[in-house]
Amino acid sequence: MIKTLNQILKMPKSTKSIDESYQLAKTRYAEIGVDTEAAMAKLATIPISLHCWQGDDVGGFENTGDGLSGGIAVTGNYPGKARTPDELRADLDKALSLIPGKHRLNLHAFYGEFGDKKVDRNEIAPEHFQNWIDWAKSNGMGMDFNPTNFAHPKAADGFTLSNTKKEIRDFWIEHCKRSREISAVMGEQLGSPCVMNMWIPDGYKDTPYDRVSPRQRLSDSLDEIYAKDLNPAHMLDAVECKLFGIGSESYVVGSHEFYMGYAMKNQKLLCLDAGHFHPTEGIADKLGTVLMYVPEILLHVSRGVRWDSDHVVTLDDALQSISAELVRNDLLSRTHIGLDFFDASINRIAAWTIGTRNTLKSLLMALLEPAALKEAEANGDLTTRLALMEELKTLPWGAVWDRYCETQDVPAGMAWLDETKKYESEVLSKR
Ligand code: RNT
Ligand code: ZN
Repeated sequence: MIKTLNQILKMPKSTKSIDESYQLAKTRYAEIGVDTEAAMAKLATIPISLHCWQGDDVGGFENTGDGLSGGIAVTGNYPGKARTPDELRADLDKALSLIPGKHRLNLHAFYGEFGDKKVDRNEIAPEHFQNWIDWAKSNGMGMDFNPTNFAHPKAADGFTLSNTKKEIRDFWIEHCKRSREISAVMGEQLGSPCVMNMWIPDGYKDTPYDRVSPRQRLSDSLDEIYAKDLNPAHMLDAVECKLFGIGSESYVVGSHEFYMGYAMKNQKLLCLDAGHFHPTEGIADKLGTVLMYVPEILLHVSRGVRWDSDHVVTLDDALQSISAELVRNDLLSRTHIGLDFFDASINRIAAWTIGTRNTLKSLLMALLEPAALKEAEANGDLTTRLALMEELKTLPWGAVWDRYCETQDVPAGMAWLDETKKYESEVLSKR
């Protein structure tokens, strides 16, 4: 019997088939000593921070017409992007209704609500974010925050916190100080620490003569920004490195070594973005290692294709390795998982949903690993270790995933896409 695309998209509709598959899967996993119920219960406790910027192609709501800059780029012109905070919140609501579990919102400073006023970056205040905080509160979500050190005339020469001009540095220092205060308000009101991530685009297109002075200026600016102690129950500081950007191909001030050193020295959180290293270099191997020396980490789960392209996260080896590393070494309690991708060539709600569901799927796969793997390695039985790792790839984790979606009251299988298409025809297509 040949099924039409439409029929396939609606599958599985039958709760019975999900239940039956799950019972069989549960038995299979029990045979290797894995408790599927415990894995699902653990998964339900892991929040993923959804990045607001997938919803409007990193546009923000300042309406200055400055456009995106800072060496990052969004391509595609899929219709229906959010044009206002209310539209963005409605789209996030839709995506969240298709993703199992309780998650967080990751907001950039230029998504503040400034009304008709021109509020420059060095003037932002908590009141500009109150609607977002209220929305998060009503959804029972925590929030994370980012100063926006790009897409602004004072970032036009490619340098912000490391600029040679003191006046420019001071402008961005003030923006970042205010962003920390706003983060603390978010964390206090929502009862969960807000992670504030510092990423700046600073760098040179071509080979610099002096690689050190800009880094010294950045270090001094950061010291000034972080001079005031804020309550860690309300906010946590993270710093994000990068290898290169568009227009900063030859040198990035905030390199991996720079921020790793800074974070270790000052006991800040280190943010690792999966797209910010050499194209074949994964971040999984770095997680447990840097956590030996920094208190906590922030992840920007992303997918670079040939460059730091920020593609929607797929369930690839890189993602599975990240989750395995976190679960196997019990690093989840010191890891804040956030997403960082932006694709404007597909439905943006689908982008969020696919990327977040994949991140959760990879965590579930890791949670379904048996203790026998550790045991084999400890016994020096590397043959069994390899054989078992390969065997796990074809065990029925998908049946556990479907069951998890059902227990969390979100669509199992591909039924979420049907919902997304309905939303597209009823809401997005009218924008
Ligand atoms: C840029 C960084 C940074 C941004 C967001 C918008 O390369 O990854 O995290 O993507 O702040
Ligand atoms: Zn990032």
